Amino acid sequence: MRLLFCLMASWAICLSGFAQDWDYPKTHYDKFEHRIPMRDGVELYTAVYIPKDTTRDYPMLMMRTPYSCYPYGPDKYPEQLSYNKYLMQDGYIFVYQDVRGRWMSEGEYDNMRPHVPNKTSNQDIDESSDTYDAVDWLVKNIPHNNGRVGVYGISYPGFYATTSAIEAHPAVKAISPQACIGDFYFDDFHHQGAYLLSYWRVTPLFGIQHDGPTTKSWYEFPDLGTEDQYQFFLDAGPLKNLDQYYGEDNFFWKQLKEHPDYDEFWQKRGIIQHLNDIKPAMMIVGGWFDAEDLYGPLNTYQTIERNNPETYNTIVMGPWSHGDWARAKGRQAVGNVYFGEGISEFYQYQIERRFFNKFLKDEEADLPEAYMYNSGSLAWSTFDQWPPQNVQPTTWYLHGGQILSDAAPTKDEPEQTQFISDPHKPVPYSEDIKLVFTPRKFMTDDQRFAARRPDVLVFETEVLEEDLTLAGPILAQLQVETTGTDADWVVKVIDVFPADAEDPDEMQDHLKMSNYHMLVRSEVLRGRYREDFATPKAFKPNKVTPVDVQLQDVFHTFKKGHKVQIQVQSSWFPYIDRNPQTFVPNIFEADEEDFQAQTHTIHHSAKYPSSIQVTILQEDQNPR
Ligand code: PG9
Repeated sequence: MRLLFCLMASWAICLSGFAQDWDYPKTHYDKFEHRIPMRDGVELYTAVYIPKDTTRDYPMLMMRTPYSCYPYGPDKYPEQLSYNKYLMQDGYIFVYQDVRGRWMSEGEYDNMRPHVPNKTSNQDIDESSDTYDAVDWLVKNIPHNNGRVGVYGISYPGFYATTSAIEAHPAVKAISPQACIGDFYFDDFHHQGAYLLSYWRVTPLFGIQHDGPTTKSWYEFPDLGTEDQYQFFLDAGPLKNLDQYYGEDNFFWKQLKEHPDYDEFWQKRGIIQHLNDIKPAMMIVGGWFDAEDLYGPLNTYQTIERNNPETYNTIVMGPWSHGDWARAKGRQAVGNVYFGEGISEFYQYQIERRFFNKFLKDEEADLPEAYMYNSGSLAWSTFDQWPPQNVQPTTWYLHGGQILSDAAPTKDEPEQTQFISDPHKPVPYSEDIKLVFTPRKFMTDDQRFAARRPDVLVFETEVLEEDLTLAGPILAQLQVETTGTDADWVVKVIDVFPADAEDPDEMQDHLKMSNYHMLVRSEVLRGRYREDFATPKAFKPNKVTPVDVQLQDVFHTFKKGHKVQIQVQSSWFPYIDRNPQTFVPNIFEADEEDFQAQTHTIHHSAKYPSSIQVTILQEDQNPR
């Protein structure tokens, strides 16, 4: 493996002229370990790496993490001080901190610790106050710091980076929340009311309190006894049968089960609501094919933009899965789909390095408001706002005969399409039979396996006669009906490739790019929450009911010769848990007999049209 890394690193040299020397941290930095006291007295473990060249002062780059500051010990160094090796080359003081309640830090852990907006005592603590206290100590105690601090992080560390922007310490000048969790009801563990069963196995990672500072992991993952997660979870039956794997000490599993609705427990943990009075410069980063945290970066950026018009706030979205931009692997692909060469290296060197150097070292950098990679034309574009203004809002209608078109349904065509949704034979979310830590690859997977199932409805355009670029959010407005009293609605946007499309190196053996049905965007809405995520409501059987499914932004050119396809289905297993399709107070407590096959209907008539609202880019601003 090391040889492979060295080969890739040597490839990166041509990009950056910087040899990857695995001993670079130890030969160029001194390490110091501190226990920084917070305002309530809790001490947080903090590792500090200072350049040996002390002829100048340096900004500090800080990452706060629940995943450990490994390796611990004054003479133990990681192979890289940042995934962005160019930052090491430029010279920074790197700071890593175990957040409260994790690893070598004291205190009690709380997932997405609620922000305390009006603090009145030193006991009113949150991640913003912990960051403030840590920064205040660092700027006063770390030698050769230039008084400026950057904060960044990917995923959960991205959430902690976002919290550092709220009530920020004045020394914090630049923050980059990346794949940042915005809200656990729309990122990671839930999507719009549906529980992500595919996350069940990692619950212990965040569900067990440690007994005190430790360098050893204190949680264990359940052994499912199989790699076939579809079969495992189907055989397990109702969610409550999974209780046997977790003890009473797994507080997070208990919280997940007790709070199926978007109640105060989840609402107060969402950080998006607190994004006001932001002073540091912000650069939000995300991946168009990030299965874990896509809601977070897009909504963090757009909320800061809306609430803080004077703040320097920018966004970068690339053809990446979760955190891909941290892996300078040369060839960028997600699953079977190839996106281009050196995209992560370009981001690290030309975008991230220049962002931090601009605000922490006063280096000139003219970075755009939005640096967006088109996942269809395989090229970067820049925009002066996101979503872009130069778009044409367009309605595509679902029609009988598997047709998708911009013509509204007329009275003399089929008015509805029905399918039987059986929770005992749910639609797989992926063809792959493998146990995953968290879902990742499926975001660009071929959807032909689903298109050929009777319980997946397909609607597609004619072959496109010219390129068509979607830029911005997508909204599915369905008119549905069910014989049951609850249902999930999954909508998928798919790029259908032509028959002569060529296979990339990454193509799985059993697939071909010819007629590949590339998943571009997908989302679920748990129907009980169609009116209010906090208040579940049963469907009236056999009553036409409007259901809106919001899908996250895309920037994708459907090329001439391709087709746009929409798929609609009512299970997505085991990415999400099964809906019993019988309305029960809490699906985590549903019984086997609640799980009933039901007949669902999608209406596409003149009276009850179902449609997809998109925004078509009129011309591409500043292709790079
Ligand atoms: N947001 C990612 C995650 C959170 C919780 C469980 C599993 C994954 C992450 O921090 O990587």
